[in-house]
Amino acid sequence: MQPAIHEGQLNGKGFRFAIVASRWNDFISSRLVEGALDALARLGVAEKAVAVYKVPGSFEIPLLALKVAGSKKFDAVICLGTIIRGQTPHFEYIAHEVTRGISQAGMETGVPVVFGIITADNLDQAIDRAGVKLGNKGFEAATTAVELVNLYKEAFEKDEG
Ligand code: DLZ
Repeated sequence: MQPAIHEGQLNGKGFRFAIVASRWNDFISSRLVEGALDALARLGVAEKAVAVYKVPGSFEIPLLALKVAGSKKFDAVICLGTIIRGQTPHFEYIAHEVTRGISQAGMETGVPVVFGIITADNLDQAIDRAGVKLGNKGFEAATTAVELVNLYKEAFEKDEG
């Protein structure tokens, strides 16, 4: 048996993307934004088809992601932030709520909302995951977004003919 396999292409031409990024730990988070923009450009997305929204901390990402996804102005939303485990219980609370909220934004709107949040035990680990290109979680999240918009278009919008 050879069933049809549906897989998204890595071609961003004609699609619109929003990045929702947190400023907390900005020396790392801004590298995620750079990585995401680099990936989108490499995959053929036009500069005017990308908008970047900034929030103070990762906890604020889910609601903005929900509103941006619900605006129907974008084909996918890429969420970027850096949560580092500290001496307080904040890490668990924030990481849990951000993860749940980002998932909810996608489920409620039907728009792909991609999780590009670094959750790290320490600063070194976070820096490692915000490296250049392939080692950059922003780059990976944007690549995932491009693949997903192509998959949804191919699987659900094309005429079967
Ligand atoms: C308060 C807080 C803490 C302790 N740690 C982080 C973090 O590691 N990463 C992050 O993005 N944000 C953190 N914040 C800020 C919260 O996300 C939020 O901005 C504030 O609690 C205000 O709602």
